[in-house]
Amino acid sequence: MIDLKIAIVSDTHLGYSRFEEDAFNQANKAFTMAASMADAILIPGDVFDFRFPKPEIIAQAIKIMRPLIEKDWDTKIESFNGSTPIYTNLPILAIPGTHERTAVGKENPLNLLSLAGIVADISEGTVILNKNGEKVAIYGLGGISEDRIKEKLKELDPKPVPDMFNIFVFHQSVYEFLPFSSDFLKLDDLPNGFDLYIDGHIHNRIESTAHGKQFLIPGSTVLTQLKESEQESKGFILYDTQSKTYEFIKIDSRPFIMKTIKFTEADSNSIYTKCEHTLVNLIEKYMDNKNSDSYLKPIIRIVLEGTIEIGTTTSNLNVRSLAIRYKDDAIIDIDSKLESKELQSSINNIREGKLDNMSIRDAGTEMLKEALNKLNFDKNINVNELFEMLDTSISKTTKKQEVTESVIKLFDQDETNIDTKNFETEKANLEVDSNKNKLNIDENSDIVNSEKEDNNDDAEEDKSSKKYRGQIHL
Ligand SMILES: [Mn+2]
Repeated sequence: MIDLKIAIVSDTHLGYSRFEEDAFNQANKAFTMAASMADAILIPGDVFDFRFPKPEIIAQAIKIMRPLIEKDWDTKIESFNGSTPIYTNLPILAIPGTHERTAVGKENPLNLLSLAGIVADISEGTVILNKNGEKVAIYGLGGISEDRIKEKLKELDPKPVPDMFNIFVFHQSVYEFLPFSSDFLKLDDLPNGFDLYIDGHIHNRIESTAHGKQFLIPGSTVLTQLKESEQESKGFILYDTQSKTYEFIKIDSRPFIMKTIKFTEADSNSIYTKCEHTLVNLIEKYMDNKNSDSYLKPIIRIVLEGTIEIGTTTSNLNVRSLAIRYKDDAIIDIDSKLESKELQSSINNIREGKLDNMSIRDAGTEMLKEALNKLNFDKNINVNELFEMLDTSISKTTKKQEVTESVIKLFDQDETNIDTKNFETEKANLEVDSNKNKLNIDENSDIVNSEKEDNNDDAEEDKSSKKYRGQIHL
């Protein structure tokens, strides 16, 4: 009988800096615990948050992983048949994720760890682990552009090894959990015949089945998206190949609480008061723990929904000052989705075609201009060009209503969300809206950063992966 326990630690996103040193600390906790409990460690992608991490971040990865290679592992890699060699026989296996992906022929940061013999990059091949004569086979496929994945699977045609426990590990969106593009793999598209399917990429924990076998996603070890589903504890999966069962091992991670408050024609005072009240209550819940060693200042996200009274504009709300006022007690993110009645009625006019003498385009441009003025937006911005840009991004599915809704979205942003460097993110927002997606957009999506970091000669496939990454920080 095979008795080999595998720890699956995914999406550590080293270098993701929004919440202090969480990415580093939580990855460190996960790997330390994993090494003490498992016979092998499997990393389904996104060790790093960037494809070109700074040396400091690469150093973080080495600091975390060096103790792993110093452990005396019973399990060894017996063979690997991928196209690139591996440089260790220790059972610390990884595939690159979408955040690490570079053009063909270029090194990615996971390659560096692999070249240094710290992990074995098991992309596009089968690795065989041997623990005292008992064997497990794992086929690895690193994250690639979503529009190429089905073709890639056809080309590689991964096959299980007879008479072994077989794992297929990959790093992609899966349509059943992210129903946003027909490019995404469906569970049925996965290669048949494996005993266990493991995916990275999606940051919350998922347990399902593919071809009647277990399909597991451990989720990330660090919070990156501030989505409702990320309120659960972070951690990793410890899988037992003998009993074919697993447990989720929690790590100490920063608490995240998300709360939605609904308003109807509210004034700015009552919005502020209600918001502060909610915030103080949530903070108090975490105060008891403040003197313990494991205390971590919580992340609190408050979403404001509904309408504000006539005469108040969304830019007049000062709720954001709360984030500064209570910064010692929590990391606060206030997301206002409040709409003004006035705006709604003008939108309704457009919807009902009441603006007879104006084209939708002109009306939209006018509204955009007005909104930007209110926000004291940089006067040098060419509003027509901006509108054009936003319009083009949804032109594939152009319908009057969608154009209108895009403008509402933009209107609805407050000054901290609209600035010149966020236009790319706005565009991504609109793309999602036009697809009628329900997913929240990560406002701190790395799309802007990665544009900056990109080399011009990056492969096309990188560009298309960004299309999806702009929607969600995976
Ligand atoms: Mn990820």
